[in-house]
Amino acid sequence: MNRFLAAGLLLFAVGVAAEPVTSGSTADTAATQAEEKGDRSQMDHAQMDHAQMDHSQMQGMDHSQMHGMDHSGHGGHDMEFDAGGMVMNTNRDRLPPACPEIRRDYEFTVRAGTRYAAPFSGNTFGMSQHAFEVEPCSRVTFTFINEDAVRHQFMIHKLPRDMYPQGMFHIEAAGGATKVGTLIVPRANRTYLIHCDIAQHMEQGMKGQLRAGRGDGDLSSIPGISARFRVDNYRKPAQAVLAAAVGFALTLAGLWLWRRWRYAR
Ligand SMILES: [Cu+2]
Repeated sequence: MNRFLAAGLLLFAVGVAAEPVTSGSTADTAATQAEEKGDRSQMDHAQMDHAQMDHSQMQGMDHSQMHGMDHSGHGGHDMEFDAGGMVMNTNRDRLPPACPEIRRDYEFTVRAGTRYAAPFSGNTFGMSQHAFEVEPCSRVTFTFINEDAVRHQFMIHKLPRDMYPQGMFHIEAAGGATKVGTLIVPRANRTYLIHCDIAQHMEQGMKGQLRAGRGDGDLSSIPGISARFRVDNYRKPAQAVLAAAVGFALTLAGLWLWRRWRYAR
């Protein structure tokens, strides 16, 4: 009887071990979820200081071709700011404290739209490039082209707060619009989150990363770079326990029948 039980337990253990999809990814998902929550809680969009946005450095607007707009009433730029999008906390010349000089200049053209989600199963939105690598202390200019009809954002988070209010650099482009913004990355080896903060756009694929130097690890769920943040898993933990219990019972029953059959001969 002892051998019988031992065999049953062994088979049960093998069955549980063969079930890594549920147990393994749950822990992983919980960890990354906590990390993501941390990211989100640090964003305080309500406290964005609009006074610190430098409208004078907005590029890519050709005012000469605008007709029929009366700019006299509202100081010029506010109207375009609202209509085509915005660039917030752009920085072309203020050096981060630990940077003796601007080490390099980079220019990236990023196209946003549903067509860039096509290679990534399950995604709805995407960007022509999701991962960017630059040297620390370099100046990075992003030209953000929104090819969709809906508004998209290109936000970089957790930058030094003394240089970038809320630790944030933010480009926002209305449907069909193009916006250009520049920032200077600090000296640290870090990987910065890039995302669109419009509801569900990041979850649907508008997520990227900006790696300065060696970075400090890939972020989760970057299309083409890292595994999806949420693994589709429709099984509830109770179902897994039930399946294991049923498997155990069937194993015992099988062993019991086999034993009866063997001793009956
Ligand atoms: Cu978006």
